[in-house]
Amino acid sequence: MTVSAKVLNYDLKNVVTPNRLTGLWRMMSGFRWHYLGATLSLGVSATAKTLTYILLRFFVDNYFTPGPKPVPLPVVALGFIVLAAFEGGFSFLSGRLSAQTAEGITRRLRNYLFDHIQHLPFSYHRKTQTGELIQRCTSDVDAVRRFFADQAIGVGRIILLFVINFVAILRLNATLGWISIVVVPLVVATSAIFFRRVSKAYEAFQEQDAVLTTTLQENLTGVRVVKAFARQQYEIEKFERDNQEKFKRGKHLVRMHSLFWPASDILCGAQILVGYYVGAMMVIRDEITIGTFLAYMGLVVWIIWPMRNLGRLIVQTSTGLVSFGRVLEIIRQDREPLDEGDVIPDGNLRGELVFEHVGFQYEDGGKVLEDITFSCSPGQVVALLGSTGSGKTTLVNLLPRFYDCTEGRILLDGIDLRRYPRRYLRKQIGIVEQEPFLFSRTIAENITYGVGRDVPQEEIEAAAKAAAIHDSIITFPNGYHTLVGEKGVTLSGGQKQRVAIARTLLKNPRILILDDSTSSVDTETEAEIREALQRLMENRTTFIIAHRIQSIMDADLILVMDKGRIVQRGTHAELVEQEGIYRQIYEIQTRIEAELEKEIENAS
Ligand code: DUT
Ligand code: MG
Repeated sequence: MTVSAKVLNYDLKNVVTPNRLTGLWRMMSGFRWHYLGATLSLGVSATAKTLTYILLRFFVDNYFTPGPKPVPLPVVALGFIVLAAFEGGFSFLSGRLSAQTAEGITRRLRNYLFDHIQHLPFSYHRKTQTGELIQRCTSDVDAVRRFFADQAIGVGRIILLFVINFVAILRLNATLGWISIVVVPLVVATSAIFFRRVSKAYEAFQEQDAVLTTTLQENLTGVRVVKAFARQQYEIEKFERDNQEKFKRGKHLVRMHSLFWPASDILCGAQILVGYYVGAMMVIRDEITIGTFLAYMGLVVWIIWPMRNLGRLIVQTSTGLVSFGRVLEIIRQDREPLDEGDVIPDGNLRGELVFEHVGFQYEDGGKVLEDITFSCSPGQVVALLGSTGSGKTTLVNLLPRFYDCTEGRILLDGIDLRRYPRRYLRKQIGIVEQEPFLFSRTIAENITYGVGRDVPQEEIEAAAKAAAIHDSIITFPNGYHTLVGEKGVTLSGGQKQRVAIARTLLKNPRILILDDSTSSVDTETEAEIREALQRLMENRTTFIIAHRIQSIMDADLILVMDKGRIVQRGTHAELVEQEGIYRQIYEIQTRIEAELEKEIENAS
């Protein structure tokens, strides 16, 4: 089915309403005519079925006894055939329409969810488990699909069948008509009770299912940690425990279902029995014809069927609603506004940065940055040095506005950072992250990732050479077209870092952030990269985080951080003159290096 772009681009944010049924109704936007078509087809099909029984009555009452026939027998036979064709044909059409629209709605939902998740802020991803998200985007979305494929159209089917057949029986015989619906209130009441219980049981089941997905996903991602610590047994036992819990909850859910069906079967069975008994008595007393009785037997089944399925429908709808609610929890989250901001400079950024009493606090944590004040001119190199957890990564994450500072302000070229759209900033700023992530695509694709256009091979190679990774890449079997395994398993840590550096260099950003990006390369390679970077850092404001003093000695400004504050600042020459952390670190590192050199000398 082709769906128009307008329908596909419908903003699903609208489905977030206090009432989930309203939300589901909105979700059908653009597909409602299809559903009307499906329901009408159902109506035609149901009517044809009912007419078949009326024709049966006509046939039995007129052709089993001698006497004149109203129409020739072949006409009656043809009537049966036509009715059967209508019933089957329209039932097929209805199923097809509803399945197609359910797929259409789900496709739109999936696309929207992916798009939405991509736009959620860092703070959301930080506190949300990946497994939980996967669960909601797959299993829960599928439950929503089932709702639209079966339950949404099921309501129409049930109402139509019930009304059409009830009217038909009433017209055959009023007494039989009323008898055939006495248990309806009971069935509805039973369904309502089960509805609430099944909802709860299903929600618990889905939650546990998400726990299991998270465990599985974490173990696959962290497989190296598990193996390195030889914790397989522990993980297996943990998985088995979680799985056992899921089994328990699943069993509870099945028990709910298995209690419901016999209950409604008994009610419906009793109903049929009474109906047949009364009908048979009426035939004996000559109150109705045999044909009427036969028609009644057929029709009453199609009154009972909707009643039984009303229960099933209500119970299944409860699972659809629960899943829909879980999906809504994602949609409800506010996106990070990428284009909000009133300043977009025409020319290039100069790259002057001023931090004024900047403080920062994560939503749920204590203060991570406090009273950060410094400035740097365009093209300068600022180095951050400090113990682990002192807030270095947090500080540089403020620049592309992954987070906004909670106190003070940051000025970029004299303008408050919060006035620049995030999208603009992120185009201007290149980050080589502390733990770079590579996609399971080719190396070339990874290097060109930030550019978003076709890049000539020479440019890719130039970036790779600058990042000192070109020589390694050409030793791979497919060179630049070598696939990187999930998370770059086939590359070493240092190689990964260097591919990430190449990726950022190709982006050619005005502001460059290197977060510990030479931590997993040896001293020699580091010197190589540093040399290349030196050239690249020209004319760009650069933030460099490193643990080796060697890597930051040439910086224009070195900030020494401790517990979220700047405790020392200056150039290398100034800092070694002062008492303080910097000199201590410097002395330790030079001593270690000297010792190492001596050992190497002795060994050779
Ligand atoms: N922190 C949070 N939430 C986060 C990230 C960090 O609460 O999402 C805390 C942990 C730490 C502090 O903020 O206590 C500073 O973390 P950051 O990552 O900025 O430290 P770092 O200086 O980059 O440390 P490292 O040298 O280990 O990279
Ligand atoms: Mg860090």
